[in-house]
Amino acid sequence: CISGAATSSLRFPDDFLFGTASAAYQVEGAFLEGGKGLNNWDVFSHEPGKILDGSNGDVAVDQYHRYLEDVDLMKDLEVNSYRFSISWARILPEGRFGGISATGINHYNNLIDALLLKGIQPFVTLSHYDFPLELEKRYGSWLSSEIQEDFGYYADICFKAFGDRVKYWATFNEPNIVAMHGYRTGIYPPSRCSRPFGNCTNGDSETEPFIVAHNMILAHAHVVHIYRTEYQQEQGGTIGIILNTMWFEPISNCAQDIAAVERARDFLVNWFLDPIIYGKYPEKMRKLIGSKLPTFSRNDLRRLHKATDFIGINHYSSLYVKDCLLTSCQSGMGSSRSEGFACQTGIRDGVPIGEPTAMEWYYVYPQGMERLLTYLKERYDNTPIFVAENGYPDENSPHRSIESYLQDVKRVEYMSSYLESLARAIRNGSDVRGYFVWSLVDNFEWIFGFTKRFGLFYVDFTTLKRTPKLSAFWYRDFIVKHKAVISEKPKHDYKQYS
Ligand code: GBH
Repeated sequence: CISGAATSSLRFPDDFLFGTASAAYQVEGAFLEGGKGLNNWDVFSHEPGKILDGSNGDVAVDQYHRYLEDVDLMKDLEVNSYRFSISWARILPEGRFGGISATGINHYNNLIDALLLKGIQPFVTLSHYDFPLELEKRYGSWLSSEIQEDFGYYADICFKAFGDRVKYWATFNEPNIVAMHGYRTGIYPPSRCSRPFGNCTNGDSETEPFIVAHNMILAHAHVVHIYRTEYQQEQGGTIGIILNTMWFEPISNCAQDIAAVERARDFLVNWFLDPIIYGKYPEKMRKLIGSKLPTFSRNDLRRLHKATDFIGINHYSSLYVKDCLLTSCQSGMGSSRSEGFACQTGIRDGVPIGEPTAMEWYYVYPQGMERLLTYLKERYDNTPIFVAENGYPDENSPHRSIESYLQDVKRVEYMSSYLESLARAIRNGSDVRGYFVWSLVDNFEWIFGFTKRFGLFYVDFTTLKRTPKLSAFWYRDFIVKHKAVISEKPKHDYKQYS
């Protein structure tokens, strides 16, 4: 009864990674165990009113204790890789202002070894939204250039401890979202913003996101430099950055709307990738916001030439874009939002761009995957790409039966259509090296708490028992059909991109 495309004819490269993705704060729990320091999300989620259902990640889905069980689930899925993130405060409870936690290092050693024992490659994100609270207290975290050193110190410890076995590293998950929601809309920690962009007055929504992004770009380049000069040759791995993406379509054929699409792309993804790959911010951003955009020193520029081995994209959805350079449009969480002086909406003349889902900005628009991959191939000289997240949310409602979550036909259709679109991009020359489903198990969905379910495995949030959904069986069959043969080291020579 599984619908979807006749996928057996799709082709993926031999060493293609098929995996699932997760993030420390969303799955680990054990927030006070093993000497872990508090991080920004630990504190934020405990503030009243921040998380939709009043929940937090204190326990999450307890992967800290249940990692062996979860690795077994992955084995059943036949995935050959697992994308997870390291909790910075588990390794360095107080950043570089305190000691290294041996218990923290030990935990990830155990997880990595358990994965490798089952033939699953670890794909590790160094910071998936979280960092030790101490860095916020000391110097305001991402607002200060001091954090670049801190991040380098932390990354170096990880390369040293885990780099003999970890061949895939990502510095950040979605730094563009951290900048936007931490410092513009204020809905993520550290909840800084100014009106009319958000509901607070403690920050400056017009300048801080750009300072934060600047520090994250330089922190990324710093860590890539460390890896390339001190570890890459010996360890033979690859390092990149993962960005949140949307595909944008103009709402009409008029020139203003088409120009607005370009701005929307600049202000979401090119904002980070242009500096990291070409050493400069997009021309149009500079024109529109001028001196609010920081500049790179000559020293920075040396670091910023091809400062990534791969581009990671989290891709779920597409939106229409309408010009609003001259007209104003509603910002925030309403039915349309404005970023990059471009109004973004999922609906045109009452008709959604694709089937809506349980998440407000997530529409099913599989052709967006191929278009985005083609766009990135052309703009960034065919830099290798990993689709680091793609997945489908269900609304967690007390009125639904477990059975209705397990029969997740919509998720199967979603994954099937997006994978088909991805395969078409590969056929047309996109250098895509892997695909990760968000997520292995239902988990803590940030400000939405436990109200959304993205897992291939259903989790009973009381007993934390995992049960495979239809999509888990479907993904296993898909992988078996398109089986990748994983070699010890990546087959491709990543050094050609350094
Ligand atoms: C990714 O974020 C994350 O990397 C991952 O941790 C998360 O679980 C996954 O996607 C599923 O959502 O835009 O006003 O509705 C995706 C980017 C940006 C999506 C913030 C939700 C919430 C605020 N997220 N957005 S709003």
